[in-house]
Parts: sequence; C-alpha cells; structure tokens
Amino acid sequence: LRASSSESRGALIVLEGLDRSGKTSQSSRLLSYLEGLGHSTELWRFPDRSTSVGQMISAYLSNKSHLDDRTIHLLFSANRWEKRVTVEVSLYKNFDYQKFQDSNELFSRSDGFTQISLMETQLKNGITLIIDRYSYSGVAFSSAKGLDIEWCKAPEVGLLAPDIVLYLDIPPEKAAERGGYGGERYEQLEFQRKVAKCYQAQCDSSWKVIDACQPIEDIEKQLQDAVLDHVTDVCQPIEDID
Ligand code: DGP
Ligand code: NA
Ligand code: NA
Repeated sequence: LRASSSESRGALIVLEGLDRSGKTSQSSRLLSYLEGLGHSTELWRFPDRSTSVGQMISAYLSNKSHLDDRTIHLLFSANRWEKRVTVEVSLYKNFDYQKFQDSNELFSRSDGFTQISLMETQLKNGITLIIDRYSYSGVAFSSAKGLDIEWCKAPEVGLLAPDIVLYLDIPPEKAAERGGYGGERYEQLEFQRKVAKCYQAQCDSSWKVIDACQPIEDIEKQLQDAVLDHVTDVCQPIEDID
C-alpha cells in the first residue's frame, strides 16, 4: 500500500514536546488554521485512550496499575500500530464503515474479516493528520527510564513516517512552572529532564524546533509557517519509519 508519486495526499504532521510544552493547545490552533485554508484535516493524539490498549495505558499513567517498563513501552507502540495497519472492521466500534466502503484500502482476508489501513487511507483520501505525540514520545519516555534506545525504536519501525516533526522546545524547569503538572506518572521535573535529553538524542535536521517559551501567538505563527510547505500538493510517497 503506497501512494503513487503522482497523486497528492494529506500530510502527516507530528507535534512533540515535554509535558506542559503547549502541544495540545497548539495542535488545536493548527487544526483551525489548516481547516480555515480549506484543507481536510484531523487532529489525533497518542496515546489514544479510547481503545482497550489505550485504557491500559491510561490506568498505568494514573498509577492505577503498574507494569514493567518494557511491557508498557510495547503497549504504547501497539496503541500506534492499531491505528496504522489493519483493524477488523466488524470489531472496530468507532469506525465509519460507510465512509470507507468504496476505498481501495479495503480488502478481505481468507477468514472473512475485512481489514483496512486507517492512517494510510486517511492520507490517501487527502486528509492531513496532525498528531499530538507519536513514536518520538515512545522512544524519549522509555529511554529516559534507562532502556536501550535501539530497543525502544525497534517496535516503531514500519509505522508511517511523518512529513514533519514539530518540536516544542521548553526547559523542563519552565514546563514545571506552568500551572503545575496534572499528577500523572511521568509529570515530575527530574524525569522530564531525562526525557528532554532523550528527545535531543532523536532530533535531526528534519525536525523543526520551536521555542515554546515565546508568546502563544508567535508559536502559533511559526507552526503555521512550518507546515505550509508540507500541506500543499504533497506528492512524495508515504514512507515507513526505518
Ligand atoms: P499526553 O496524553 O500527551 O499528556 O501523554 C500522556 C503521557 O504519556 C505523557 O507524560 C507522555 C507519555 N507518553 C506518550 N507517549 C508515550 C509512549 O509512547 N511511551 C511512553 N513511555 N510514554 C509516552
Ligand atoms: Na500529560
Ligand atoms: Na498533551
């Protein structure tokens, strides 16, 4: 399943950053902006707490359950995979079957279940996806616990690679001052300092780093400028994380 290089598609835009870096409100603003320009756009977030895997993650984050570091790492990854590859349509509650019925992404397995590639279908249908956290959170938060970074990256291989990663850069101390953390498992200054280092270890020239200490409107404008090139006539094939 690959977009042919001649047809245009939606863009895959990822926002990353520490907790309280402003990602969530900036992704909503970016959504309004792109919709205002007439682009079909959806805002997704990971973890997606609505699925059964997501509920296990949510319980872990609120300290209602305790899981081994590698186990929770793989659950976060599975939560991205369940949106990437295929779902059994008949079992997927929130799925709008009608909308996708004619899509060439639908195919039947020999056991009779119909499967679909969710993210890829959306992109190929011309829908731009803004994603609040993705694989880079997975690698940053788990390697901050001391897990080997290559081990952390392995289950992310094969997920769709973003067209652009927007990193909202905030010193951990500044983030901690912002109205306090919500009390979830990772929202502690010492840990966030390690996460920041683990984000730095992943950051390369394909990332757009934005100073998240600027006024909200300035950040908003810089995000708009950064995505504009990426949402018009996207023709390059959708690639996988390698
Ligand atoms: P959020 O809903 O964006 O506030 O994220 C919840 C918390 O989970 C946040 O502290 C970041 C962390 N997180 C997000 N994705 C992953 C992941 O893939 N792996 C791990 N270990 N933590 C993650
Ligand atoms: Na959070
Ligand atoms: Na968030």
